[in-house]
Amino acid sequence: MQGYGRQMISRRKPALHLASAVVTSAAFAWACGGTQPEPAPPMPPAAADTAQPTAPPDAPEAAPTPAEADEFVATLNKELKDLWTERERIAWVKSTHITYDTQLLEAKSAARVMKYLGRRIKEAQRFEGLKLKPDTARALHLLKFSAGLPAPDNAAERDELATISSELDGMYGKGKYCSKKLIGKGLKKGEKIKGDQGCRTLGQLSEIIATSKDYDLLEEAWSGWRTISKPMRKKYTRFVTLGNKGARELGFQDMGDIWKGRYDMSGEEFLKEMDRLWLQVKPLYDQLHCYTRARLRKEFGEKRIGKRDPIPAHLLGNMWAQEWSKLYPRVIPYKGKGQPDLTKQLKKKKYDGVKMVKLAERFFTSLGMDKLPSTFWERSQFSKPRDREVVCHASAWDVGMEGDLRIKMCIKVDEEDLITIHHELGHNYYFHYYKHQPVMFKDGANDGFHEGIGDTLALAVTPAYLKQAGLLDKVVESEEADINLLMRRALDGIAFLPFGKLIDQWRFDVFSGKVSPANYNAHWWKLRRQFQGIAPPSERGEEHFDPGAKYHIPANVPYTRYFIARILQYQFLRALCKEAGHTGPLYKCSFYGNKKAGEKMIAMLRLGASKPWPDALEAISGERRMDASAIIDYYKPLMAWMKDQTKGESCGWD
Ligand code: X8Z
Ligand code: ZN
Repeated sequence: MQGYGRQMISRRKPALHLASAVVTSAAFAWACGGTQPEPAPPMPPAAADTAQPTAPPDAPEAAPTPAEADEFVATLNKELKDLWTERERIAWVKSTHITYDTQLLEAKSAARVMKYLGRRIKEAQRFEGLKLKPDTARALHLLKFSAGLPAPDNAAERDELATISSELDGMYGKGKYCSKKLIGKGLKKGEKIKGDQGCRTLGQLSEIIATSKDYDLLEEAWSGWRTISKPMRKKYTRFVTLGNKGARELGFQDMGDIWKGRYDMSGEEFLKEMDRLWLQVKPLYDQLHCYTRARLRKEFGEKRIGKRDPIPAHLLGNMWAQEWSKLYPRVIPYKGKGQPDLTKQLKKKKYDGVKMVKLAERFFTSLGMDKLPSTFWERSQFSKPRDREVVCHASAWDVGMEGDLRIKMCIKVDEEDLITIHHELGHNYYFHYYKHQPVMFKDGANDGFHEGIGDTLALAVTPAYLKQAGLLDKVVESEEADINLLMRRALDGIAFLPFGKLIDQWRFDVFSGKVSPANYNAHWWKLRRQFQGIAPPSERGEEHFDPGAKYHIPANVPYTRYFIARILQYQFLRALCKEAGHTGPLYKCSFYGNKKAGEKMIAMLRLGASKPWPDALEAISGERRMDASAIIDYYKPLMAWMKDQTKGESCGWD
């Protein structure tokens, strides 16, 4: 897996999806039209195995023409489709059956794609500065930033990078922790393991983190999972060295430079935009942090959580403290006043994974969208196979880019996974609606858009909708129930924001060399403390590699996309609710069944990456700027309530 795209969080565009940096004037002109860029520098000499000689060595090279650029893009679209399709197929097999051989095959196909992309990116440099057709210019702009994992020209180094990449992903997928202390722990009610040795998967350790109140057991599960990433450190260090070498050969400063450049603005502008959005939402986070810490302090005592302390990272109900909704029953504002528990309802109504996916599909089709193809139901992985290692981290796929849509999940019957299913189907529907686009435009307007589609629908999974869907028998109408609902949502939607931002901040610092391997872990915890106000339960020295215990680091999936999505989804919701004629608070709106809202969304999806993202945003919302005012508005009643609740607290951390 890689970046996202094809396999939305997935695969394909990983490589193609990550992106990059110092946007030159030429790149910017490609994306946005406007001023003519400076003439491009001459193309660097190609390596022996990639050169495409077009003229004898001494003859002056013929000047490139716009027609050649058109042809170049047409060939690129065709060749990339073949290469990506092959890689996706192999990646699918590897992710649903991790073995020595499938890892090897994946590494080989990834190396082929990297080699091809590197060559094409360099070749395309000769068209910089030419006045091109807008679509050609856009395709070349996207190509320039398409190498999420750029490989060095040197074949041995390229193969090494591809191998490390596949290994890291596999190490995460196969990760397990064994400890006597875990015997009999982390299992579902009534579940027993014959001859239990205390070996636990991520899913089982996460179950402990989500449900246990035993401080020491929580710490065991938390630090236990982080043993899987210790051996990644050396490989990751090499991965950074080789990826950066590849980036420099393409004319970038480092890999982060490529990732930052995919947002139709310069890398510096992108960072400023992210800071602007973060500062808009930070007061929401600070308030939630303050409220949650006060509640946890009551539970665990002031010795464990002092008044101005960061919150211990293992107490927030999630392995990475990225979403806190598992704490909901313990921090609920009004006990007994909320809607019935959705997880219980799903179980009571005998839902299984497939039935949950059907329910989510029905939301999409209610908007006038097409049904998922029959192959989706035949080829997806919905549950964890018992007999082999798989990558359980949820993903959506578009193998072949012609409608072979799939998801790969290890679905649990609970509310969390129902949301994740909506998330994944959002990717699938994006794939579906931009299917008519040329290959280079088969992508989200930016990666945050791709991540935000299903999440927008998940926000519209309101109690009223759930009643309509037969999952709730009644909807509780009261102010207390509303505050409870907003708290439930904030524990995911607001808690996530600093996490969504800091992951790539860490990577940008690592890629740029600002942080050396000797300080990988220290820097990670510095950012976790600074942004999230959390701290590890015990000393985490440089013998550890805690970033590697989060999927997207070994899988090399950029993460700022989720931060963007978590803000955009409320902006999308506001726009679709307006279209659906909703009046009243935003958090009460469901646009389920509204074809006009569906048309707006489809209009945006159909654009794919063919236009700069402000055009896509305009298509759905009439706005051209990412804006956090919708999320702020959504949570207004909760913020007022929490402010009141935390009077007398010394909010913030030292
Ligand atoms: O990775 C994902 C999706 C696949 S794109 C399941 N998410 C991030 C995560 O799990 O860390 C969705 C929310 C954030
Ligand atoms: Zn996703």
